[in-house]
Amino acid sequence: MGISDELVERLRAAEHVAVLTGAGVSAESGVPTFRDAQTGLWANYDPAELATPQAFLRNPRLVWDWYAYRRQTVEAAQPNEAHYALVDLEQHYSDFTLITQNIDSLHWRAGSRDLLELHGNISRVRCFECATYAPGWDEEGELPPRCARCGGLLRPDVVWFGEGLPDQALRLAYEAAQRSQVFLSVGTSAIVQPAASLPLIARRSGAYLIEINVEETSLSVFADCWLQDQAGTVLPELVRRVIRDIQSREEGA
Ligand code: BV8
Ligand code: ZN
Repeated sequence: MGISDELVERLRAAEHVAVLTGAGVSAESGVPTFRDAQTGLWANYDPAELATPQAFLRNPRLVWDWYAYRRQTVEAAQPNEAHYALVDLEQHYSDFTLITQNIDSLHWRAGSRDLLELHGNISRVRCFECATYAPGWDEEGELPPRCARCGGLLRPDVVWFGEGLPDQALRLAYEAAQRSQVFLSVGTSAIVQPAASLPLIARRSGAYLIEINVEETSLSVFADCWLQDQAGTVLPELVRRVIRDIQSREEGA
């Protein structure tokens, strides 16, 4: 697995830690990653094509149905060991920021609270016209449902390609990356901007950069350490080495 003593020491000594997660963290919960081949009736669609305002305006029903299908998958999924290990890390550090590109609520359901959702959340729905949030909607009537306030079409509260990210979440993410002493990039192909710039900003600001991914990415060459294994395997081991070992030593002292 390649968790070096230096890596453990860096994490033990750190006070400011930030983590960026991508779809790879939810893969072990059975949620297909963005680059996994789409299956079933979605096999012929390219996610990057569907996740755009143009696609929604061109075919609102198709895009609405795609998110309804993904919402069902996400709601049926459970957080995995990677999500829970990140909760342990959050509770261990006084300054810990979890920045996620994922829209699936699994970090929140696992117990993460110092959480920044850069790309929104599939469980929330808002009006395409007036941006009013819809607390609920009728899946049996006209789809996409319409806004109670202005009659506009409702859409998932996610960031589509070509749309800006939520200002505050992005600002806080930049700040967390800049002050981090250790930055972990976990389960992301590090392609989508501006999220993919966060690990590099951290590195440039002096952070020790750890990448956890089953495959090499464009970030790997910049990482101080690339742990080529599943997030659900590596993160619990990191918690054991960084937190549990200290606790057992203190208890034994
Ligand atoms: C913006 C929500 C400007 C929706 C998402 C050229 C043309 C057009 C646009 C651009 C361009 N160049 C740059 C851009 C900008 C564009 C962009 O970055 N494009 C890319 C494709 C080059 N970015 C944008 O459009 C952003 N907005 O720039 O707006 C602007 C600014 C101000 C005002 C107005 C406008 C918006 C980007 C957000 C898009 N929305 N999601 C939805 O989900 O439906 S992004 C989407 O892709 C996903 O949410 C996810 O975040 C991302 C995919 O990334 P990953 O999470 O990394 O997932 P992926 O499948 O790629 O990789 C998974 C990784 O996990 C793999 O590496 C795999 O090996 C690994 N893995 C798998 N299993 C495991 C594992 N690792 C560990 N353990 C495992 N078990
Ligand atoms: Zn409206």
